[in-house]
Amino acid sequence: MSYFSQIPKIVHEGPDSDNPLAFRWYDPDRLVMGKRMEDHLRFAVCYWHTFCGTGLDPFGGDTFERPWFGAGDSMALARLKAEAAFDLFDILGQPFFSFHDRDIAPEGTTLAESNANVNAIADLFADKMRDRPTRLLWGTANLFSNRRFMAGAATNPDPDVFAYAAAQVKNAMDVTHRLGGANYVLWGGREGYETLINTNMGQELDQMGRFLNLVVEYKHKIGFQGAILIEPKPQEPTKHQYDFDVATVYGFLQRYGLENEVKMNIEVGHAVLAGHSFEHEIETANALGLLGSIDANRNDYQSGWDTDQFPMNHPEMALAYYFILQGGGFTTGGTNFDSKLRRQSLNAEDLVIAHVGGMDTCARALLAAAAMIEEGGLAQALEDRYAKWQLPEARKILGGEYDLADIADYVARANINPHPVSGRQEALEVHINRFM
Ligand code: XUL
Ligand code: CO
Repeated sequence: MSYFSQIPKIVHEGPDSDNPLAFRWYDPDRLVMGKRMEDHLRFAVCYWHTFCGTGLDPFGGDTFERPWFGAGDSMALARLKAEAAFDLFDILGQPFFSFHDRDIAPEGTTLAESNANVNAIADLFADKMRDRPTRLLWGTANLFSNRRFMAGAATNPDPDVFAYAAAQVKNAMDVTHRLGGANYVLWGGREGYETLINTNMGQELDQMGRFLNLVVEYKHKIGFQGAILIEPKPQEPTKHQYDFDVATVYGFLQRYGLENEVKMNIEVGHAVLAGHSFEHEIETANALGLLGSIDANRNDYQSGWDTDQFPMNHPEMALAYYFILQGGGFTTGGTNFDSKLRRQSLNAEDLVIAHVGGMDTCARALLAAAAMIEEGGLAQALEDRYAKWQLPEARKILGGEYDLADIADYVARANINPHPVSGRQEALEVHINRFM
């Protein structure tokens, strides 16, 4: 019997519904700016929190009881987990999922055995995907849980660990490619340091640059069409992670010649940990041409760590989707729920309601963002604010025709004496509140 057998397929009932097992805003076929809502949002269930999460915290062990947890034939349990996973994808009508290699199959005693386990579950996925619309948003390798990676994977002082990680990534990329993955993600799980007194930072950055180049070379070698995405995060698990935020990663990509090969997977909670807003990270990626995909969640604003809660606050997501739409929307990317249940949310129903609520939050946010774009007031205000840069002298300044002395002459000649104008922040805040 399915773990989710008590739960019906979720359907759209509209904003007036009080049924927590129905969508109020998410309506896959509804056209938003000429495109189906499902194709804008491209939702994905993440395997690790949703099927592997145990409710554990630093002060206590597992609270969740899933039929695929516990002792026994670990591959049989992995198959049971996969069955439950596809049942949930069907119930939610989620178009995509995402996984780490170690989420889907148990680690063996050798890498060859671990790869065989991963490949066997991937075969099961391929079977399930044959008669379903479900697709893979991205795959990735877990290079942070096993103790061999405690000092990093690509950035480990031991080249054997680098090589082991590279071999593990090769298999994860092969599996992602075989399942038609739209992207391959690298989150620098333990690529950082605990203390500088035992760390050669320059050496570690060179190692990380080589590792990423190996990944990009292999992508082209096997003809993988998806995007390679880096997921920035400033700290946790290490005290300082090298992929701190979008801007830092951009500098790294440029240094190692990868700025045209790699894009970003931006996570809400990671942006918050970096001292940014989520929309700051999205707009930075837009400005640099690097927007790939998002990990949707939210952090608790008091706790200071990565709480990975389901997104439930639509104004918070609306500005994010506004900037995503302004940047042209997702191509290979999507909205991956890197979100986990709270420790006391024990039931199958909690898991479903969390996803339904997250999907509705994002759908409502997308509608608000699209309405803001269609109304155009915000874009007009921006255009007006920068309009003087279109004037001939301003174009000469920006275009490099004037050097510093020329600009000084121009200021004297034209008797330039700037008069400040209002930035209209409150007026614009009031304006966008109309759409929330
Ligand atoms: C960790 C995190 C990861 C990545 C995939 O904070 O977000 O789950 O999304 O490795
Ligand atoms: Co993430």
